[in-house]
Amino acid sequence: MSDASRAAAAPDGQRPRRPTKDELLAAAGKTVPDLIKPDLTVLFVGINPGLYTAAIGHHFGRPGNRFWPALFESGFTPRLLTPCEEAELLSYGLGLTNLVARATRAASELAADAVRTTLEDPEFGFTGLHAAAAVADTLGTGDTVLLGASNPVRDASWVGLPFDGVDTYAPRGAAGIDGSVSQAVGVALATQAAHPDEPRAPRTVALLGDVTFLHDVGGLLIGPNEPHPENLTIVVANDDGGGIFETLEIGAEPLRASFERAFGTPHGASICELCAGYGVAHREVTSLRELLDALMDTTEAPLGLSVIEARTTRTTRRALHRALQGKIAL
Ligand SMILES: Cc1ncc(C[n+]2csc(CCOP(=O)(O)OP(=O)(O)O)c2C)c(N)n1
Ligand SMILES: [Mg+2]
Repeated sequence: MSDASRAAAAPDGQRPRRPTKDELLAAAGKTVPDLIKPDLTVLFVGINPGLYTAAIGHHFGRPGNRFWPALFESGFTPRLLTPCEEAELLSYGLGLTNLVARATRAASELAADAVRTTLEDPEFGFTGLHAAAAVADTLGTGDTVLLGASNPVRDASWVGLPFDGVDTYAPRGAAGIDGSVSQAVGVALATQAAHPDEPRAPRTVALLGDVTFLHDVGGLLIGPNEPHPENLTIVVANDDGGGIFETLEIGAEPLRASFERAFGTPHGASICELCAGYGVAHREVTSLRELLDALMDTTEAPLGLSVIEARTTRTTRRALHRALQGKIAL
């Protein structure tokens, strides 16, 4: 569509006023009325209003939102409507609502809030999701994070990652668990090489499952004449096996008899001794509090390459996911 037709489609006076920063912040929790009537042809359902939308009180209000151009260019509306003209949709048999009515900064924050509340329930023990929350909560602007395949990358998105100011890497292309220790080392080396003038190397944190870590534990071996990561913390969420499979069909009660051997694959490996063998610092933690403390320590004094082994449980994973799904319809 040409600029001219865009301009014509949005007559002066029908553009929403740009809210101030204070108005944006005050919009959290506000709602935008549904645009709905009986016998609509199509009801469009958003996830939840963003702050800009809630501040101006019109659906899909942020400038640059693709909703209104998409409606026009796909023929739903005869011209490009501005958010202020949303009421006109009803005359075309179109309506608007949201899955969740209240506004938040990003859709992911809804999940992140619900997850934090659920994690406070002691019934679930200390899980990989707790570990992801601790990692997310101790990342600072300028840090880099690498998320292993399997639960870590999924857990990270439950707790609100990625977010601005933190470069986030995830080997999701092939969804493989292989090579992740080496990738973490590579990312940390590249990150420190990109900031040679900083008084200390930028912090990189990797969150990996235990099977993922063990699959590439040889990546800890770095020759004495090779560059070493100056500030890399690898958090291993050790639930002694493939926790992700607990949440799939195969983890259901009727199939438990063969589950552990075929899918759980517990190994009982000593990550502590493996680290010692490679000369890598290792610290074990058994609770969220301890993990937070250990992570905070790494923000104060980098230990080169170090491993924090979080002794997590996967036995509550299924129940945990059920509890979360009950709260988050995303
Ligand atoms: C190279 C490779 N081999 C096997 C798999 C299949 N696989 C997917 S997740 C997973 C288990 C991962 O376990 P862990 O790293 O402990 O993470 P958790 O599921 O416990 O969070 C396996 C074996 C894979 N994705 N890539
Ligand atoms: Mg595991």
